[in-house]
Amino acid sequence: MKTQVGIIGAGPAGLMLAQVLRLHGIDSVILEQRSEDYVLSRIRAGVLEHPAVEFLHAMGAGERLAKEGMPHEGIDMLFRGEKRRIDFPSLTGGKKVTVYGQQEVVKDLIRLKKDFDGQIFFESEDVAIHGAESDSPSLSFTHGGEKKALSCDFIAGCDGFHGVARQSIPDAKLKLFEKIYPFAWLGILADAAPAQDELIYSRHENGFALFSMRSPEVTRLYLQCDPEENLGEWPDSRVWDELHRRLEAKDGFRVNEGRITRKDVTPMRSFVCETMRHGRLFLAGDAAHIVPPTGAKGLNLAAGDVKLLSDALAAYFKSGDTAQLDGYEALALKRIWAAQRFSWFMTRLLHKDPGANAFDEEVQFADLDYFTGTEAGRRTIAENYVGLPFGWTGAA
Ligand code: FAS
Ligand code: PHB
Repeated sequence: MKTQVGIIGAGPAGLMLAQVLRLHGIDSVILEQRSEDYVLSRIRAGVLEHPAVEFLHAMGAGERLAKEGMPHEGIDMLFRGEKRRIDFPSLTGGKKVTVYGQQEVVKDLIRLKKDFDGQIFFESEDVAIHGAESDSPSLSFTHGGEKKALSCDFIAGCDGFHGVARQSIPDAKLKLFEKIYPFAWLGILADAAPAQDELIYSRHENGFALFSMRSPEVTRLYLQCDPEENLGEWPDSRVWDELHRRLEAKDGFRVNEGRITRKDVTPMRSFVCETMRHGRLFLAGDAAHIVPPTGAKGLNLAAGDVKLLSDALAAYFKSGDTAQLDGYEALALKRIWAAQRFSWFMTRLLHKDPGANAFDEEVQFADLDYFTGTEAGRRTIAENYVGLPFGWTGAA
């Protein structure tokens, strides 16, 4: 088999890249190790930044998003029983976010790829990269019990944190940064109508909680827990009790209970691989960076990478110009580190740190008071939450 861009991974990064390349008339083949059903069943992100929504519309993947996505013009920050609202449009020149489940984005993009050329191979096993540093890289894989080879001009490693792409880069070339947090999120999905129409980020004395949603019928909720938390010790009744406790507010807010359809624990880490290129192999999305979900940046960072990488590949295939490919890593890292900072900032602002003393805790609440109680503070949160522009080159 032969194509222009071999893409490893049918997550948001790989699927968005294939769709944008198609609009530039560039062929691509996606190799995904999991089944289509598995990929479609994965519950992950839920908040799309302003630039990501514009990007999905621009690539022709916005039809269902426009109908079913829920635009949100603000979030509530809750601490010591008091809610403080961050109004996005007034603080960002009219921008907002949209709540639309990652699996819906994935569903829309898989449909587009299958309808266009069907060049997406689920259950591709043993994907391996060959000749990334040569002018003719290739991918080998097993599909339907048959060994196959795909020669391509470029390889896009969109295979997430545990994928083969980053691992194929020699250790000596890898520049890695990591921070592991001493807490995790216990997340649930419940068949319950959201009790209000905007997200609530809560710092309760027992720890963090997040009220989010997926649709007018489905609520998504998270609780700070221990990374080693035993789900067996969290029967539904205990989950609801603790959510009511941590989301209790003086305005009488109370989450609606319903049948819990998902319950899982997500570890929290910050990770950056600054080596986003190895010859003709380019990394995008979680393959190169992981953020704690407190800033709702995971999926949106992948979109930012794909915008830059697709522009660079289009310039190359159009005129042979390699300038943008050569500049991809440095430019992508500008926005990645900005989102890393914001995700770390929101995580530090809203979680109970097991190592903190009484002084640290009071400073944290003073931080919460400043960043939600002053216009300067609210603007800082708003402009980062709605999303820094693609191609962000730094604050100065
Ligand atoms: P993905 O991990 O989504 O996709 C990579 C794909 O590559 C997968 O389909 C995988 O099966 C495939 N793959 C891996 N190895 C392969 C191989 N060897 N061969 C072929 N295919 C291979 N973000 C938020 O903002 N909010 C959240 O609540 C949130 N929750 C999350 C919960 C979890 C458990 C995780 C892991 C992430 C969460 N995120 C969240 C972040 C998430 O949204 C990611 O940022 C997003 O999925 C990144 O997309 P991709 O880079 O495409 O990687
Ligand atoms: C979600 O809806 O899953 C969600 C929303 C906001 C976050 C993280 C997760 O910060």
